[in-house]
Amino acid sequence: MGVTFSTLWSRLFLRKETKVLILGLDNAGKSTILYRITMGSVVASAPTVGSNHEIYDYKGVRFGLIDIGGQTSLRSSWSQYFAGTSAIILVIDSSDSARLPLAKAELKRLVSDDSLRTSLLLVLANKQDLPTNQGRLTPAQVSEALGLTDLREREWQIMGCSALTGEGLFEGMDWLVGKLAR
Ligand SMILES: Nc1nc2c(ncn2[C@@H]2O[C@H](COP(=O)(O)OP(=O)(O)O)[C@@H](O)[C@H]2O)c(=O)[nH]1
Ligand SMILES: [Mg+2]
Repeated sequence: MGVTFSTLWSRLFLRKETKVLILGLDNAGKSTILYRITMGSVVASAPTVGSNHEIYDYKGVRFGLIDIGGQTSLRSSWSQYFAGTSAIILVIDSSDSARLPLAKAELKRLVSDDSLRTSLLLVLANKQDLPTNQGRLTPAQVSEALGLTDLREREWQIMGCSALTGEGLFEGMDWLVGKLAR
């Protein structure tokens, strides 16, 4: 048996890191999501000031997941990370409806940035484990508040998830893998 084309393809593909930025307001759950996804499968870790970088192999894709601090003082420096970004994971705290307009403004800034023009957008409506009677919004409500359906010429997806239970995270990763394979 020789090396099949798909094996060869995945070997070639694995060498290159697919850059994914994990963005969102502070307290959205970015770091919890990063470590929930990569825990037990971390190939390398390179913490740098203001961001966490993990390499994570998943379904034939070598993801370079970069979680950037979301505090106001750091958000202005996000753009230094933009070049070569294949996908953005925008993490939303679904229980923080008061700051959804701020998250929407940040999203607008991201999608209008020229260096992110071709980046996929995965919105994670996080903290779905919280009860709705504590003000937790559904993914559909988060989508509505962010105006996602108004996005033009952008491949996007929204997924409800919980970084605490892990629910929904790999469905999101699967969507990315499917889109990246095209
Ligand atoms: N209930 C709940 N809490 C979460 C979830 N994800 C993160 N948190 C909590 O939200 C807070 C902020 O999480 P963190 O990952 O530090 O947010 P970051 O600032 O975006 O990196 C922490 O107290 C987490 O335990 C979730 O899915 N459900
Ligand atoms: Mg963090």
